[in-house]
Amino acid sequence: MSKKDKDVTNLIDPNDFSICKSTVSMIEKARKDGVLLNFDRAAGMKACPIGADSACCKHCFMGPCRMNPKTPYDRVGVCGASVDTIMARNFSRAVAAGSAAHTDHGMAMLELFGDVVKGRNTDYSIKDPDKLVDVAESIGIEVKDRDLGEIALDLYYELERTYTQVDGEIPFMKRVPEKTLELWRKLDIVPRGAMREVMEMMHRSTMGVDQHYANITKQASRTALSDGWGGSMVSTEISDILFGTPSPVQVGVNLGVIKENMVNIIIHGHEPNLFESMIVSVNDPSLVDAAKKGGAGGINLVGMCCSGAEMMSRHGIPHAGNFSSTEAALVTGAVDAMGVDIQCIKQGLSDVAACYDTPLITTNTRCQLEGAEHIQFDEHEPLKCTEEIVIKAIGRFKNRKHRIEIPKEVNQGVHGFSYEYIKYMLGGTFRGGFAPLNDNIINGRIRGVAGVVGCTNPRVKQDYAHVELVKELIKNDVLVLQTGCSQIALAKAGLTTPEAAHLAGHGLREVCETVGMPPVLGLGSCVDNSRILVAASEMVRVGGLGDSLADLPVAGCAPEFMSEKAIAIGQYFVASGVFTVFGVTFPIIKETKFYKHLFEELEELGMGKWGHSKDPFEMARMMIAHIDKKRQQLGIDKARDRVLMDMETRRALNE
Ligand code: BF8
Ligand code: SF4
Repeated sequence: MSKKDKDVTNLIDPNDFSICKSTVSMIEKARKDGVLLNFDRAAGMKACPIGADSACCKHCFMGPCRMNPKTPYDRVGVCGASVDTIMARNFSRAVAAGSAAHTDHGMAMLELFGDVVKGRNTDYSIKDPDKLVDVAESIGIEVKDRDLGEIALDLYYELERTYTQVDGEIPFMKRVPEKTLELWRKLDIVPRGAMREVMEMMHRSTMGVDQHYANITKQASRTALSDGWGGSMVSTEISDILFGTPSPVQVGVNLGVIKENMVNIIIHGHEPNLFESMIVSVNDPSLVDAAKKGGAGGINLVGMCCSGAEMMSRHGIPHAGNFSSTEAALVTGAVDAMGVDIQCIKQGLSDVAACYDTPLITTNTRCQLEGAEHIQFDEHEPLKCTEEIVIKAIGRFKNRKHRIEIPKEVNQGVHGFSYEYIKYMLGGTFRGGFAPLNDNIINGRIRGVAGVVGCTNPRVKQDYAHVELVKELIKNDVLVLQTGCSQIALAKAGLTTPEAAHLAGHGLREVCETVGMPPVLGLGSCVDNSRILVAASEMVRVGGLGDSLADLPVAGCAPEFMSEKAIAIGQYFVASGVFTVFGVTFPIIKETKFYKHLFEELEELGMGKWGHSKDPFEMARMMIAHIDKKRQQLGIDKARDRVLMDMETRRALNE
């Protein structure tokens, strides 16, 4: 850390960086150890104000061109590009990058599935044949009286179209409610294939091509839909088929899951295949034996970020924390190896790992870090890489030389609410389905449904907006569905337990207590946002809540986002018909045509729209107002009033 950084960062109380006590204590320890973390780096580097408003363009070398965010229309770029064109191109490129990340991840999963069904890979197998049949059936593949292998092969080739198809509609368009799909056809935004959409988005946003902000946004919607209903959905469905569909499991979350007397291995990233073989390796008797011979009680495998969230939901693997805490975990001094694959791997991990002599191992050809060791993970020999990571971790354990300080916090909660399980949970084995959810929305016990998702960002107090927003929503009878780092924030705050129902409004509390579920349902990683799309489509199909996704009393939010992937997710929710609020900052200048387009006009076209606020209470107010507007349009606002009166009466009677 440079002297200047020390001067800047020592002024800031770590409690201002995070509400996560364990992370705060690691920031304090890091400072004592002379180690710089992401929080201090953010404090030491003010965000560029022109970039923050997306008012600069560097798409060609006549520029870079900078607009003045205060007087956005008094200047144009050298090529004549207006501020609306510049902002729309920057925004759409974020959508393209985020969509590319999710779809490339999904494609890797599909590739593995292809190898398994073609018999080229015997290290993995189909763990959930029921899900295989359901997914195949949902996109029109004949399943009756057919061999599972044949269905799987058909499914592989059909889903491959999600990526490679150049014309036509991607397969999961068959799951979209008819009226929503009709709108997309009318607007010409039905995705053809993810590769084509991302390619066209990059083409159209290059210098001298698409220079109308509304037309650029149209392709941004199409690209984002190829992610949500394409790449991400393939990733979720194929991962379930290969590794098992999650169902509720009790798991410990927070830095306290790291154990002093164990060989601790953290896996952090996004693709479940690395983590799956890691589970095999840490259970290998000879490796466990080697760990014990080295003086350890055993091997402790822990997840972080999204692949951690996926493994927590699927297998009950403990989770150490979200994005902002990945460096902090290393500061414990007790992490004996960290294996990473792709996405959200901060380069800063490399320096922090070096300070504590923790082997940081990259495993995916797409993601290497200066200062980290690369051990390529090969699906055809998966254990070769993961066993090597375990051996390195045991070696580090035996030679531990840094002071160890592990925060005590571990928060037990229930996770793993897949779409399939929610369906079963609400209706039971015989009448599983979404009808009880719709009924409870119509009668007003549940006011609406919110998806609260996404990252943490060291530019805002870690977890604060997630936790306050969700508390406010459930207090107002809004059922909350969660994924990614947001889910981890709420787990740490203790809201993913059935007991948290007492924090909910009377109606939601009653439903939660009847079913025995938390008011906050964790669905998994960021690609698992596709589970929310499938659930919303089912709500439309079941009936009583309108004909299109835009009719539903639902809203979405990423209160502490930081990634381009979040922008892609936001845009596919908006294009699907959902009002979506983002916190932190929004890369746009207010009172411009492009702003009006995203924040108003998309809704007038029949889609959802964007919202922005830094304040979680304001976010909640905006989302609840939207849910109430939808209830009114559906004519079910009266039902809610009546139920509330009934509840009051009942309470009065009980007193
Ligand atoms: O895909 S929530 S910080 S870990 S981007 Fe990253 Fe954001 Fe976390 Fe996963 Ni999603
Ligand atoms: Fe400037 Fe236009 Fe080039 Fe952008 S594309 S850098 S606005 S000249």
